[in-house]
Amino acid sequence: MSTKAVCVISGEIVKGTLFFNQEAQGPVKVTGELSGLGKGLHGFHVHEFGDNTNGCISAGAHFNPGNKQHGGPKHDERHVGDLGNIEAGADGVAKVNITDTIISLKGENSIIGRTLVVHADPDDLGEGGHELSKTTGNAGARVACGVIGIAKM
Ligand SMILES: [Cu+2]
Ligand SMILES: [Zn+2]
Repeated sequence: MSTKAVCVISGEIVKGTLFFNQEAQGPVKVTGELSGLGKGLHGFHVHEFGDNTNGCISAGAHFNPGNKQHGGPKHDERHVGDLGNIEAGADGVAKVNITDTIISLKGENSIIGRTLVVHADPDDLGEGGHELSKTTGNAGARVACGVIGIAKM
């Protein structure tokens, strides 16, 4: 049986919908499309809280139940919420198609009820040598976000 979740992203300019699908205990597939982005890479993370009372800021830091350092999605040392980057074309549209084995829709790594944040700048995946590389990937401002919720089967 598969578990499904959905996230409506809504910023001032950046908008879109993301879908999450997980078969049994398998990887989570994240698909969807976002528009209104600047051309290029944008950090893409699950942040700790599903709290948008003060916009995307109140979502807190990257979802990090294992108390690890920030990294890229393929790294052993990463936050659970580190999904790397999405890439927008010249038209400002990013087609998202990510398969991740660390995030989950159930259990201790569950991202349900947390916030998906899209950033202004690229995530350096912990390797940029900037003072923020090991905590945020130096991905800059939070341009849009949405809370991940349980979807209809
Ligand atoms: Cu982030
Ligand atoms: Zn991180």
